[in-house]
Amino acid sequence: MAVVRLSGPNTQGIAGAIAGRLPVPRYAALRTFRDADGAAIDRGLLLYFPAPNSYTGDDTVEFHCHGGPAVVEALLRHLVQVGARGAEPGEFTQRAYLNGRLDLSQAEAVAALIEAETGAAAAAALRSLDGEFGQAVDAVADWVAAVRVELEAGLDFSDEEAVEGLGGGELRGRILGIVEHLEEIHRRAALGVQVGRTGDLTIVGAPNMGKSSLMNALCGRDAAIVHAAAGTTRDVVTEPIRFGGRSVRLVDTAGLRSGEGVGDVEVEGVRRARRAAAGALHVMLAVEDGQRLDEAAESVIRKVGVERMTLVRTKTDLGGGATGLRDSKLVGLTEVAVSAKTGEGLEALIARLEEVGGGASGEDAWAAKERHLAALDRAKAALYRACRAVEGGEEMVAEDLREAQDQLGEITGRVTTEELLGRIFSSFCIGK
Ligand SMILES: Nc1nc2c(ncn2[C@@H]2O[C@H](COP(=O)(O)OP(=O)(O)O)[C@@H](O)[C@H]2O)c(=O)[nH]1
Ligand SMILES: [Mg+2]
Repeated sequence: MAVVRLSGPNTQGIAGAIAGRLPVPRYAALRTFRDADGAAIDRGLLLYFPAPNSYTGDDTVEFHCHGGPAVVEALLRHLVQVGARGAEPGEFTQRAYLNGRLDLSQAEAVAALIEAETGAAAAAALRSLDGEFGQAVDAVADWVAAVRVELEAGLDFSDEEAVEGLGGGELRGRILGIVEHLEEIHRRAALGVQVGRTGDLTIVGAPNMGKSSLMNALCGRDAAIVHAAAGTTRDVVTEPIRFGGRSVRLVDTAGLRSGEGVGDVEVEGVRRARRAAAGALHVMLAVEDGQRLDEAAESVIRKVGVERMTLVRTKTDLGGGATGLRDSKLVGLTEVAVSAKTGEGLEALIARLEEVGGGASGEDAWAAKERHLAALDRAKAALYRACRAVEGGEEMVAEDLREAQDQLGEITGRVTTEELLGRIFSSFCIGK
């Protein structure tokens, strides 16, 4: 079956033209859907959700029709003929937000729920969709506002003795109390960002280090060509796998090398390998056991950073013996030794990848985006500035508090710009 949803001020008229009389609100009725000539398009269920008790807050109708493309297209075409238009990505949810049905953090949780790959990510999205995240943020914003109001009242009436201003110590204490709440919100939102993350596990390294063999051992099939000749893998080879309960991609790349005898195609392959490493969720740097890291490997480590990387010592069955890390720049790089040939060490590598790529379990996480974390950070910074400004006078404190309040307002949509809304809703799928 397919569900075609129609929403907006003229929903009744348009739906009536196609399906006749509208059913009792929220009860399904069997109807024949007809085109302009009265010819039947399909027979299906019709549901009517009058404003304001619908997802968008406007009148909404659902046509439950047969799912074949010919039926759905005919229905859509006819809807447009009688006055509807195709929805923009995320437009239903955007309307819900504009009609006050959802705050902005809830609207974004809808997208997070659709994209959720794991149970933990879905649970975090549901908690945000229930409004927990937005309400916590709004509560903090309200406390900030309350302090501001008292301060400003103090400013306005400063000549009248009746109004007692807040003492400096008390004021600072209250602001720091608010910061504490913000930090807890930040912790749960950051966990949500982590839980929702998905991406590539990318293997890079010099030619002939056994990268493609490692890829095949990890995905359990001959996805990439393995050969003794250097430069065999030239393009990026990807293989979708389920990992730690989520969909990720294993990515094999061309060996990093340059100079004599390296043709244009291989140079392009190396460029793609570097790009794949830069965008990866986690990078495995393959180095044959017993060999030192070359300049190309070190430059990848510098670029990617040790937190996002595992050094994989390959071909341990050849008995090269690990040289260890002599380079002080590499402190903090996790190392795992494997043999794609014998399977030795693969389990340890998989455990490591689950740890870094499988995501946190996220017990009390709130689905959130990087933009939320950034706004929380800016709000916190403004509150600390306000604390420091207490000595300098109330006017400056009030200014910093206003800034904190605005930053929090951007999370739930109390403070928004057209540009921000456009950015958020354009990333939705069409029809949601
Ligand atoms: N003994 C042994 N040889 C390996 C192992 N992994 C790869 N090789 C060999 O090393 C050569 C290069 O392997 P390949 O996976 O194509 O390396 P890549 O160029 O880094 O992709 C091939 O001849 C492989 O058979 C391993 O774990 N043990
Ligand atoms: Mg290869």
